[in-house]
Order: sequence, then structure tokens, then C-alpha cells
Amino acid sequence: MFRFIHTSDLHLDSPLKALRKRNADMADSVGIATRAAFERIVEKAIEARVDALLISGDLYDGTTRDISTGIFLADCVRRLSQADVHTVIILGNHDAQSVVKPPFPTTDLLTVFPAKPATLRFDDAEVAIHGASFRDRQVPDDMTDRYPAPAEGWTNIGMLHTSLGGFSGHDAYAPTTPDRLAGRGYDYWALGHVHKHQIVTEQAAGRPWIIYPGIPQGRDMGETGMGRAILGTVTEPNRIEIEAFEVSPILLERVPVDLSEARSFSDIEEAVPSMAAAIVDAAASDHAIIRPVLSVPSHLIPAVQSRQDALWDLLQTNVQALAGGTAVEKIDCVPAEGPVVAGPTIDAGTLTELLALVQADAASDPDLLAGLKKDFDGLFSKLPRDLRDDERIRTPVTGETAADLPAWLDSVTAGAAAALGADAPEPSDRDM
Ligand SMILES: [Mn+2]
Repeated sequence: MFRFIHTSDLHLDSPLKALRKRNADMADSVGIATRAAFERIVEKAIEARVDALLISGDLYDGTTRDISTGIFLADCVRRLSQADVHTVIILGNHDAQSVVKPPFPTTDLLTVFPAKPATLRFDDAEVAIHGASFRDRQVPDDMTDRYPAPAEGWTNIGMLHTSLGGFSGHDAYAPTTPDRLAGRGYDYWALGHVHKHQIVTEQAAGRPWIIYPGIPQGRDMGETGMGRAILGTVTEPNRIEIEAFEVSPILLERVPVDLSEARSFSDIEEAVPSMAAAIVDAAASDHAIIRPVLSVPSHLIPAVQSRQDALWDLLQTNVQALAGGTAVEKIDCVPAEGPVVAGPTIDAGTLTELLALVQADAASDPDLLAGLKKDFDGLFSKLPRDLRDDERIRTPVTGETAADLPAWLDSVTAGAAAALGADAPEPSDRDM
């Protein structure tokens, strides 16, 4: 019976800029947690006596080539090898072949797939694992065409780092679709890249498992919730049973707190003990970083904002008195009556029409197009540095990925139209 663990997007030792700006201690503990999450996965692999540990890209974050990260990985690979677990890696956009990163050790039980799709065969179990690595940070082609045909009569697993963002040329991260994946005739697609845990399709007649395990340890409030990895068991040829297990040492979570009945700031202060209890309840984990989101009457928002630090201190001491491992990241507050809109309102439909007009005009007017790009770049340069450095924001706004302006305009207007349709994905969905 062949067993495997599927994980991805460890982003070991990533620099955690956003969190560090707010709180260096929290950033340090989350930094350690990216390694601790991987150690939990390694321990599970050894304890469950799996045959292979599959890592579907972005094991390394790519922003550092600190050798301590490579030594940590080598230590994990040694422990896995000693337990006869084969570590199987594909490289994603963050740790692509061309990205400087710590080296991988050469050992019998470590396979790092090349950029050209290849197959690793487990003869006794009759299991074939197919995979390919990113050569560069961007792969605009659908790579699945070049994946090997399934080994006949065997159980076939494909490893792929992809945004699943449609067809070739549609986006920069090995775009493909669930239908095209299903068409390859494999039994399980071990995907990476999307940080949210997601079972895209379940195994059924003619359909494989298609799974994003998600990021094992979230790194900021764009990556909340408990991280998971997948334990898969080949129960009979072509038949795989799965089980998700929890791996985040630190849980990141937003907790809504209803203070709509508050009449004054002192009512909010008086509510701190019950707020603290709600936060500790929601943490439901030995170690958690929580951002409470207070919904308060809008006239109290300025008071909460101006006394945010004092409120935060009070809340932290109350939380600490109840649970040692829970930290309050910061306090957000939102108006209880719904968003306050100043001035005349324009509905999303009007803006969508306006957007379509601009897009149509600009398509035939190179000067207008160039002007729009200049305006965008001007706005972009006013963003805080950590946002400018964030690939998730920089790439769509500055159009670094699309050399020609019309393609850039299409992607920007598509993003804006999606946002107006209130259908904008969470940042972590689009991530990396
Ligand atoms: Mn990625």
C-alpha cells in the first residue's frame, strides 16, 4: 500500500515584511513557524510511514539565499531518508531554477524534477509520479501538454505549480484548467501556488483528485486559518483515499466583535474583558495571532482610532491573563451601520460601463493608453514601500508581466471590473 503526503508553498524563512513593520516579535515567531510547520509535516511522514513526501513548489521563498535555510532542509531530508521516505520536489515561481536560493543536497531519496516534465517510478507499488519545475519566475504556457502519458495499469500522480488561470498566455503561472488536467488520465494532481486549501475536484469516474493543500503556515492576515497538508493512501490501483491534517503551529485569524450597542468609548473599554474571552475562544489553538475587527457605531470610530494603542494594551493584558499563547496583532474597526458613503453615490454598474468606454477608447488611441499607464504608475509610486514591493500588487498594476500596453490595459480593467462586481478574490487566492 503506497502512501504519500502532499504539501506546497512552504515559503521557508520568508521575510514577513508586513507583519514585521507592525510587530517584530510576532514576525520572529511566525518566521520560526514556517520551519516548524514543515517539521510537523516531516514528523507526520515518518510516523505514518509514507513512501513519498511531495512538495509542489515554493518550498523556498526566493528572497534569501541564507544557507541556514538550506541546512535546515538538508536536515529534514536526512531524517526522511533514514525513515525511507522519498522527498519529491518541483520548483515554483518563487524558487524557480533561475532564482538564487540555497542548494539542494544530492541524495538517493531526494528528487528535484527538471523543467522538462519527467517521471519517478515506484516499481514495487506500481505508482508513477510525474512532475516539472519552473525554469523562471514566469511560465506563460500550459505545461500539462508536455507531461508524460500515464503509466498503464499503474496509479499516476502529477505534480504541478499552477494558478489554474485558464489557457496558455492567460496568465504567468503555468495556466491550465481542471478539464485539461482531468484529460491527462492521472489519478491525482498535486498542485501548488494557491495558498488557500482547496479540493478542486474529488476522485470520481474519469475525474482525478485535483488538490491545493494551501500554505502550511500563514504569514499575514491575508493568509488566515489553520494550514493543512494532505495524506494520501493508494488503497487499490487508481484508487486514492485522502485525509487533510492540520500543520500550522501558529493560527492567524480575524475575529469579529459586535459593539454596535456601545454609546461611548468607555462602553468599549468596559467590553474589553468579554472581547478578550471571545478572542481566546476563537483562537482555538495553543498559539494564535488574532486581529479583532470591532464593529462600532460610526461616530465612535475616531475615538477608537485615536486611542487605539491604549485599547490594544488593555486588550493584550486581558488576553494574556486568559491564554498565554494568544497575541493581538492590531485592532481594526468598522462602522456598525454599514459603510458611510460621502457625497452622491455611483453604482457599480455605472462604473463598469465607464470602464468599458475607457477600455474601448484607449484600445484605438495609443496616446490615451500611454497617458493611462503614466497615471497608474504615478499612483503606484505613492503607495507605501511594502505594498510596492508586494508582487501581488506590483505585477497587475505596473504590468511588468505584459510587455505590450493593450494586454496590460485588459488585465487592469478585468481586475477592476471583477472588483466592482464585488467578486474580487482575497489576496491570498491570487498569491504566488
Ligand atoms: Mn507560487
